Amino acid sequence: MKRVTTVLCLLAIALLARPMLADDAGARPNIVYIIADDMGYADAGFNGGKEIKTPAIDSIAAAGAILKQFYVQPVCSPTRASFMTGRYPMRMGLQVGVVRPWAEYGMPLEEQTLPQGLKSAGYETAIVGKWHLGTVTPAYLPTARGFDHQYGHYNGAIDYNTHIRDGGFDWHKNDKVNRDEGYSTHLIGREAVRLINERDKNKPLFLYVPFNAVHAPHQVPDEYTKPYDNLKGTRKTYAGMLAAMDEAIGKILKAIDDNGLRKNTLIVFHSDNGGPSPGKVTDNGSLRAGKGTVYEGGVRVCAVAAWEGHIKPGSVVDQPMHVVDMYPTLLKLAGAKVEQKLPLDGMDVWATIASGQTSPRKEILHNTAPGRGAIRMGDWKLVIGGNISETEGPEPTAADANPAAAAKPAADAPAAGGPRQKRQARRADGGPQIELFNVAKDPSEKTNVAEANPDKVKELRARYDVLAAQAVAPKSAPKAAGFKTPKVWGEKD
Ligand SMILES: [Ca+2]
Repeated sequence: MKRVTTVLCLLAIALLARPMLADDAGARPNIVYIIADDMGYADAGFNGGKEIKTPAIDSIAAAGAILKQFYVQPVCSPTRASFMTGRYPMRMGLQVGVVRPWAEYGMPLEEQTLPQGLKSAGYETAIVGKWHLGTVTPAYLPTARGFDHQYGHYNGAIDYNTHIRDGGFDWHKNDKVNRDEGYSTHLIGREAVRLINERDKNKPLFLYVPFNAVHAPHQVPDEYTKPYDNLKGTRKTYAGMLAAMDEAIGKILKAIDDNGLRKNTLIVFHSDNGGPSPGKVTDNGSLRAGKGTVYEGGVRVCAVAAWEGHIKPGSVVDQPMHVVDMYPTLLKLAGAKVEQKLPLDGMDVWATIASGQTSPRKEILHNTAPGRGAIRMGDWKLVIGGNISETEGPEPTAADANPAAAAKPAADAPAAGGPRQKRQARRADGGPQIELFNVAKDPSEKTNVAEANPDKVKELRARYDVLAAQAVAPKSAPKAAGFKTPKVWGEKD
């Protein structure tokens, strides 16, 4: 009798202790989170783009929701820091520019990260693509920030083929140098597919896929530009790069389907900032300006989310949300702890994404940096010193990434990809220009209504000043004198 009881007890314990399979998870989805780099708002077919074919990302839109008012930061690193932490970059000193290869800082180590939170809730976590949040010591690298797996590069603007940035080699697996050869978009797609196929089936998967595409330098195998002979120069190359990224995303979606994971996988796709050189290289539609600015063309990006049975197919969510919101939203979906020591800026926007409910987000701090920034409250947006680009200096070109390759004659010489907004907004007295827009009535920000609405300006300015006072000093700094590029980024020579 005693033995039978023991066996029954052991059986009961075994059943209770059985690992929670992803299929059982129900409300604990796999999360496949794809970010494009520097893609134009209207270059997505689902946002009305006609010139470039994006069937894979359009299929995510068809299977889920187009997020019409999805906001990010004006450049790469701040958006990624917001996503990783649920906190505005001004709280981390990351509000100016990007984390440069030589930077002696990164995303501060006291920050709690999304993959750490998901991992503690039982997720397998992976990053495949661009990190861009610092390499100054190994403690800043992805596997030290909550990722079980890492594959890809640390810096922005790597050469797609040689994987070199500024003379240093920048391709890694699990934060060790990796010599896989090939076009980076292909490698990123291939590794993402492998991780889906070979995932730990006892755990839900968080797969973060930040492509370096379609950022400069503009490089793509010729086969991808062939359908775009009607386009000229860098625009044509960009079209091919986008087509290659869309193809890789198609392979990731196929892997999700092949593994029967559609019903328990949330898929998100968006750009990390607006398109640079809008009207020349990228297309931000009717939105004003582009990358590096706090105008809509810089911070409002193409975005979609799909999860079978949870997000209505073919829906359009025209409600404001910010990438900072994805941190608590995803942690809650994963059943992870959201409470933490450092205060969150993000809000749970799941009900808005899933069923179009009114967004809980009533204000967005687009940015605050010395002398410039922007805030949206309701339909109103205040821009301070807006025409000054947040990028420091020109965007890197192929020559920066790999001088030898750039010296070869190219059929399509890459132009500087950066927006380099004209620095024309200074008032005669040197103070920053103040602009007020009603972005509901005037999403193209054509008419500055600041003078006609002094009370609105005062109201938004007061709130902006409260938030700006919470900022820590920007960490951005010029390259240190005597800095020597390591052979491999993230390693000491
Ligand atoms: Ca970017």
